[in-house]
Amino acid sequence: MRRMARRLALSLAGLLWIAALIFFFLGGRRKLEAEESEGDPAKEGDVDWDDLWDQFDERRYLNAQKWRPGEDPYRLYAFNQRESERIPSDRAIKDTRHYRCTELHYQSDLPPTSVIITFHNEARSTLLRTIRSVLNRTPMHLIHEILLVDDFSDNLDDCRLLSKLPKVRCLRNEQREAGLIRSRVRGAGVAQAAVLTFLDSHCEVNKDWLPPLLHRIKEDPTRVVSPVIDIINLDTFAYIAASSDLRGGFDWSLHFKWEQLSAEQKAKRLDPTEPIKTPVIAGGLFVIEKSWFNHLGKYDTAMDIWGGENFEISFRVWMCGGSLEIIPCSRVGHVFRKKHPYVFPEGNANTYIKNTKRTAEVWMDEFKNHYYAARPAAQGRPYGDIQKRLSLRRTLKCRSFKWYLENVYPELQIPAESLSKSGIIRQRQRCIESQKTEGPEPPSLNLVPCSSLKGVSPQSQEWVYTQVQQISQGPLCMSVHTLFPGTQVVLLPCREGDGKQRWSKVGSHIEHMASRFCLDTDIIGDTEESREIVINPCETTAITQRWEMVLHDLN
Ligand SMILES: [Mn+2]
Repeated sequence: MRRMARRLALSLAGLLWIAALIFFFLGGRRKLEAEESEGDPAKEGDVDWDDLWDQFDERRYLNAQKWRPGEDPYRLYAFNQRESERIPSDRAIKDTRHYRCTELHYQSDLPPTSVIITFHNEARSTLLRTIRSVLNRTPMHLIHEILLVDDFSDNLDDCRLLSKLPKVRCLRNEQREAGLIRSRVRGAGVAQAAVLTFLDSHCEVNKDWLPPLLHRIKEDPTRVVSPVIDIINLDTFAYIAASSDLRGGFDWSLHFKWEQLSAEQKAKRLDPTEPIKTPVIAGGLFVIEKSWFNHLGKYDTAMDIWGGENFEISFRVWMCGGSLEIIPCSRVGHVFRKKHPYVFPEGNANTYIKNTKRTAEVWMDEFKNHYYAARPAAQGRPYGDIQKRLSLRRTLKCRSFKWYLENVYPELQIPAESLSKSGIIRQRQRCIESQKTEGPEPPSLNLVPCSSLKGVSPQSQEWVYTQVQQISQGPLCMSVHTLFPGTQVVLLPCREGDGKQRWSKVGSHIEHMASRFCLDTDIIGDTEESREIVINPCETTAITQRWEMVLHDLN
């Protein structure tokens, strides 16, 4: 009996000892963490974390702007607002990294970062989840601050109330002119840490997302790095792993697309944790050293709102001495939407054209012609003054776009056919002109005396000869309804691949591809003043079939 009691006493003592050890260990760690966050210039100082959470009344914040039964849950944000509100702000998500990532260790003395989140009328639930995921899944000493830049949202409490959260600061633009690009520049200007982390306002960062990014920047500050962007489903808010064998690419119209790594590139990748060099970044989420961001010229702040800025910064980083990488061991989820929930002051498409046109004019050298050929609507569009950006490029002694294509993105096919050109189409002293008609009819075509003011032809006599052999003016192309001799040539909406719209210059003739007839003119009524444009069987001797196309490269 006594022996039993002694054994019991001994094991109890042992248990107590272990408990004491655990208590001491945990307590010590907590102290350490507290020390780490001390001396933090961000506002909270040594205020306890939990107290800060307590100061923020989450339910009240969310309830004030809630979806109401009967409303379309997609109306405001183009994603399912009701579902987003049903999901807790600190929900657990699947760790989507390759298992080998979990075995990697990073130095503890990585540089802390300022997280910059810009938004305009973001749903409170998604914005809050973005911030909470950062606070919950990042070692606190690596977050210097979270800067929210509210681009003039309707409700100023969206941002203001969030500054009660730990590390969070709120900046608000006093009018809606800034857009994402200028808001980010504003945030970067205020940021106090040496590294900037740009995040979108409807994200959820995943486990250990930040150290792998900071690690690459610490090794080489000219790197600009982004995580693999996982997908948060816009209907269900399910968190779905994205492929980590993707990189950013584009076509000549400067349309961004995710591209599979080629078989060759995949074969070279023995280690799935290795960074992936990418020709362009998607633009929403990336990390860059602040002095490098400033040195490279931040952003082109003459661009409007959103769109195309990711090409500009991508070309600039590569051509001016840096590099772009996707880090497979860093994962951040993002709600991908099918459309934009808000209106652009100049219209969505116009803004995109202006921004990409500025990019093409500053960075793409002679290759900009391929951009214009692929995006004819950009021709003749105003795009503002680019002198400052051109001189930035000179000062930084950046490489050519040819270098970029050869070294960074050799996979991009350069169109083989001749480039689009524009100019007048002349028969002796007369030019083909489009003339507006009454009503909804498309303009008619006539041969009239060429007119030019100081060497500049009027728009109505200016034609584009495209890579696919169309003769176009804006969205309209020279075409015919039937293939009979004497058929009038008319302007119809351009349709790629329509043989009735293809023309080829053969000697002094302009041959119509579908009919093998030649472009010709015919007298209207009995006046010689103006002639209509027709097709007729080709005749070498007919003066009315002799044409000169006075074309120059597009800009
Ligand atoms: Mn987004």
